[in-house]
Amino acid sequence: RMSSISKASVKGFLKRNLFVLFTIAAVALGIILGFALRPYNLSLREIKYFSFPGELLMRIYPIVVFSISSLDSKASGKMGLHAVVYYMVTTVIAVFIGIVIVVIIQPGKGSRDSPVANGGNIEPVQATDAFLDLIRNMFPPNLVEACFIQYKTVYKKTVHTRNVTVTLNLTDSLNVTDPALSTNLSAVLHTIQETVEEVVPVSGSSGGVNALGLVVFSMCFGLVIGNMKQQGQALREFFDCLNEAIMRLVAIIIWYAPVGILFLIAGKIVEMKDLAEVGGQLGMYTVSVIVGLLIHGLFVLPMLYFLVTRKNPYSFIGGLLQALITALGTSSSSATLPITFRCLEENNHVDKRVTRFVLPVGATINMDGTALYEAVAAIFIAQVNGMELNFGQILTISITATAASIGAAGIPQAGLVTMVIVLTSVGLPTEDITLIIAVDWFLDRLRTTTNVLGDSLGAGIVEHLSRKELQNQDAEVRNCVIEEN
Ligand code: DAS
Repeated sequence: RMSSISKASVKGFLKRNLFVLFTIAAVALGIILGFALRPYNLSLREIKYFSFPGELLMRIYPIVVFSISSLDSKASGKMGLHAVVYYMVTTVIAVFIGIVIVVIIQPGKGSRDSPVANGGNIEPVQATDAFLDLIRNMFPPNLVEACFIQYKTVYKKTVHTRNVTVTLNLTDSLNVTDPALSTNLSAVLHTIQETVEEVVPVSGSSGGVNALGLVVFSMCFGLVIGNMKQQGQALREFFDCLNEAIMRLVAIIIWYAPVGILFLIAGKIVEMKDLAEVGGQLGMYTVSVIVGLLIHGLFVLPMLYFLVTRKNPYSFIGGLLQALITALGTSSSSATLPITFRCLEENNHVDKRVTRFVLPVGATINMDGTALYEAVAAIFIAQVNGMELNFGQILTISITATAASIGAAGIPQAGLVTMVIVLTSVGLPTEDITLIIAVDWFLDRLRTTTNVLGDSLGAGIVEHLSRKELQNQDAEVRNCVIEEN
């Protein structure tokens, strides 16, 4: 019997470490392969074909989102409350750290390094409309829409010319970087000598999974069926079963992760511009974001974990290694989600009822790294423009950076898109996003890693705070079994 136990534990140990080892090997191989291919000057098309196995990895995440529909009524309320308080507190701390660092380092001081693309006549999305989109996305009219539709405001401009009225669709601010488009548009407007009547916000769909809507829907639905007592039994069992099936699927799929990571990293290395060229203000900006993320991820969050649970945060982080490397490789909290589940449940033994409840929500709304980055970036852009920010404006940046991090999807560079909310709220030019695009792919990886770390430590903290409810529930289940017998 002894030998069978030790055999099993050795096998388990090997399996766990083999997986981490695979992931580390994938990163190393990716880097080697990337640098080996760089001298060949591959075209963008060739690089895209080459990194296709990586692209596949990014496509497997949406299946996990549904797992939160199976909640247990009593524990879920408390757990939800703990999770939301944790999310808010840590995000606000992250923003605060970002602001302090960027104010101390002042990376944007001095005259501006690089010219900015001309924004032309294109209308950037206003903060109010971006906020409304955030709320719209939280409340999709139905589940099918949540799966496929994400709202995004564009503007329509009514223009009167001699005897015709033209309505133009104005694209959102990210297209501003396309100088050809903006020059053409202004040329057209100029020749027809327009009189602008009105600019109207129109909320349209931008396609893509609306993870925020799915999460809100699943939570509400889960809470309702959790409270339905006997009547809801069939539904609860159905979702538990579905959940289990999805998790089994995920357990198979994640073996593909190292392959995907290898190609994602190699592809990025082949594609990237010479990093040595990034100097001056942009270099200091990069340093500011990195310092902020390191302080938050390696000091503040672990401290918080220790204060609440009295357990060693760094051994907990050790168990997360594979998820953190995957976040670094994929730049996506959502694509990392299956691995985060595995690390927390198998390595750190966090209760499944907790992980399945808080992780999908966390990956969608809790993004400390993104919030920190948005605050640093906005203040950096203000510094570059020689704009002195007063206390009220800094407060506005903190609030909007928090909202922007909630609104950002867990996909690569989503934070760059929601930056618009932060910039417009204090009147900064949205075209200046082009200033930071060159280093964003790199910072995205680091902030995603911080996001995943925040979600995971949060699961540990929520489990600790909800232990009473979880124990009560276990006792209830035991009683039920006894009664049935
Ligand atoms: N890359 C994102 C994430 O998955 C968010 C961001 O772009 O900031 O966490």
